[in-house]
Amino acid sequence: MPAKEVNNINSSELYPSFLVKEVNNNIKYYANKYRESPPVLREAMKYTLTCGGKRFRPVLCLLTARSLGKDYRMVIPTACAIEFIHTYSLIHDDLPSIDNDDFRRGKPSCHRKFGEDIAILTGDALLTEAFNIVLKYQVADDRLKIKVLSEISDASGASGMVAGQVADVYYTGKRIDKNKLEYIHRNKTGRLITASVRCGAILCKADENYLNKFTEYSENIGFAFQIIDDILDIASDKKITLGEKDNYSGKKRNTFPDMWGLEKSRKIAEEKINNAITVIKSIDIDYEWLVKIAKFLLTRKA
Ligand code: GRG
Repeated sequence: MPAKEVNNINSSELYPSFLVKEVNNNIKYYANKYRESPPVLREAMKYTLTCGGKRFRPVLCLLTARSLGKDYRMVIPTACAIEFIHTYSLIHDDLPSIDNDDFRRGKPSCHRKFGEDIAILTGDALLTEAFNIVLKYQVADDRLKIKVLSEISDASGASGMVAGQVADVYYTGKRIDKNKLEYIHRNKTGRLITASVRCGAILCKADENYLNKFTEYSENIGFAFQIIDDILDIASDKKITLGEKDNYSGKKRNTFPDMWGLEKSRKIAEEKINNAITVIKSIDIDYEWLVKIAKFLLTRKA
């Protein structure tokens, strides 16, 4: 049964638009830095970095710092670096050999606009430059910077996001059990969301107990994020219906609604959000926005 916390959600202002603006301005600033790069690469990086998106991961990083009573601006470079990695993952995910998506955020996907070769290389550049942004612009002790770089590389590498994506590709069209499905999504989607929160906390020198609570919070919202994403895919004009083939690969992708049905999937997402809210309220921080953004996931339409 859904707990009280997620009933009767008022969806107005559950998402911090003031931080989205901040992230957008800073992403634009970094996107304009590649004056020495070949013009087509510069253009493709700028196009993909600035063509919309919720900025969910960097906003979470900023909110975590804010919840600890710090000036959220101190974590902006790391927050933007994580958005660079997210953007690379979307470019590569859209490629003909993976999801073959012509559109991303309502605009032609990177390979549709610039060609497949440039799209691959744009993703490569964004991934690499993410680390450069932390190295060059994040103000913190070397020890903390190394911790942040380690969080981001673990979350996005061969035991994180790429692992989840490989498992997703490998098992597309095959029947899998609950554990495999959870493995895919914990890594493909969850790890970078968790890294966003943890990096915010690490840069603010949160102690181990707080870091564990932030981790639990973010793992729960990461899980809910993916379930809701699957539910939205079914409702969207991608026209992926339960039990049918996905439009793009011609094979059936594994989703939570396929495994549990729509209603149960939604209930599980609600439970995860409730868990996240309970855990984040158990520490002595200014948790208001972290609670709101968790609730936002249940109301989001894109
Ligand atoms: C290609 C290495 C590699 C990884 C790809 C992130 C990912 C892994 C694939 C994206 C495909 C996808 C739709 C995954 C579901 C969850 C997800 C990450 C959705 C998109 O993220 P949002 O909703 O997008 O935060 P915006 O546009 O708001 O930034």
